[in-house]
Amino acid sequence: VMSQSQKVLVAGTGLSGISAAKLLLDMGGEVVLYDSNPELDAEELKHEFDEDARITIVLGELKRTDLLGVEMCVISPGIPLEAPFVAVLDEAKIPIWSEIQLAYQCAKGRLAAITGTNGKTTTTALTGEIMKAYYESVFVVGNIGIPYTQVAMETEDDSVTVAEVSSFQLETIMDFRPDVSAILNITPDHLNRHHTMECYIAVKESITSNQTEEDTCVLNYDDKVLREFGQSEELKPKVIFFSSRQKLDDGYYLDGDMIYYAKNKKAEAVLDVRELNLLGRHNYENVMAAIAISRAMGVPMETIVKVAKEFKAVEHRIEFVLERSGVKYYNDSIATSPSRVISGVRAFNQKIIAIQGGSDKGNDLSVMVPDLLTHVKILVLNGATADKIEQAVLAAPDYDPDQLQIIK
Ligand code: UMA
Repeated sequence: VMSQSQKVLVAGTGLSGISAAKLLLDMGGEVVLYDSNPELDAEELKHEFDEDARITIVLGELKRTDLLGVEMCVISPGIPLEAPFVAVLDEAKIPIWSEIQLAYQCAKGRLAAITGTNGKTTTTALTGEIMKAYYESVFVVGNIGIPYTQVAMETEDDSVTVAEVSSFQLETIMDFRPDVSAILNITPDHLNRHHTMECYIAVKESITSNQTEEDTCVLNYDDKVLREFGQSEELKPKVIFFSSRQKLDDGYYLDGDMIYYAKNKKAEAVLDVRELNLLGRHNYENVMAAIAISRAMGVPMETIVKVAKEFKAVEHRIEFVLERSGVKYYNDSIATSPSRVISGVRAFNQKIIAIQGGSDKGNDLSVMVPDLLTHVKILVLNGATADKIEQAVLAAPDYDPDQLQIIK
């Protein structure tokens, strides 16, 4: 547990770092605010804080002397543990906490934390809306854009916090313990940071590492890794599965257009997905996860279903834009990885015109070609990856230019 007057190194001066530093200062601590980017303006950063704030700003290289009296470090999610200054901290035996860990130490009330490769933001936003319809004091934080440290001091014993948690934020948790956790799915992503799939899976699963029998963990039954994780003896919290592919004896599942909740093989209909504003199987999975989390947090099913039906897609996530001359336009610009593109094109029940391209994240784009061939009739390509996508499509043995037209 933190003491009030600790001297803390806060690494990173993005949203998380600034907000963590403010929280530490509010608690009576002293802060060394560090960013490895030497181009930043120290004076400008200082303006974020009170004039007499006990804060020193260090930019560029962190020297051992900057660490004099520093008892711990709070690290921003964007900083890999391979950053050179981390070795200096390790050598000095200075503990490293993630920004959400710091917030967790200061926050009150109950916490639902949602992680997974895809669907986190939609699930978090929907769960937040459901909580707001039932509880007085609700906070929606984390990777979704509002640092947890920004609201931690405002939380009360009866507050409910819904946090979108990334693998980066989980890397350096200590006793972070959500009342309800959820892991939506795990597909390859961020491997430049976590290196192997095993490491990435372990970090995601660590969201449950401090949970006990009193807590709950919501997991995707259709994801083999998560199904096995949920069935393992070592996992302490109560597990609730959801599935969009098979009927479950216990848990939430999609059968046709209907979401069911089953307990001891007895199923009851919960919600017809045709009444939702969200499209696509992946979104029905997000909805099932949000329902499971909200039920576990004590919200009545009636409230949950009402809010779910009213909920509109989060920006850039198969977001309906407008209809002109019978053509519906959707913005799915969050789809910057093949798995997201696949979920996106599968969401429509007719062939679509897709505009794709943009910068290159180094992904293998050929994995999405079968779905482009099945679900797209005209592919409009632009940006740095236009040629790469075109080549991937042309290389497919079953590519038929009459079925899929490419415009560059
Ligand atoms: N920096 C260093 N040393 C390094 C690397 C970075 O000092 O080796 C500095 C940079 O110079 C910069 C600062 O760290 O000044 C940036 O910190 P940050 O990248 O952690 O950015 P924040 O503004 O604090 O935003 C973070 C999350 N960013 C990342 O995880 C990369 C935001 O998620 C999140 O909304 C915010 O905290 C509030 O909780 C964004 C994101 O891209 C949306 N997330 C990834 C994703 O969704 O795929 C995980």
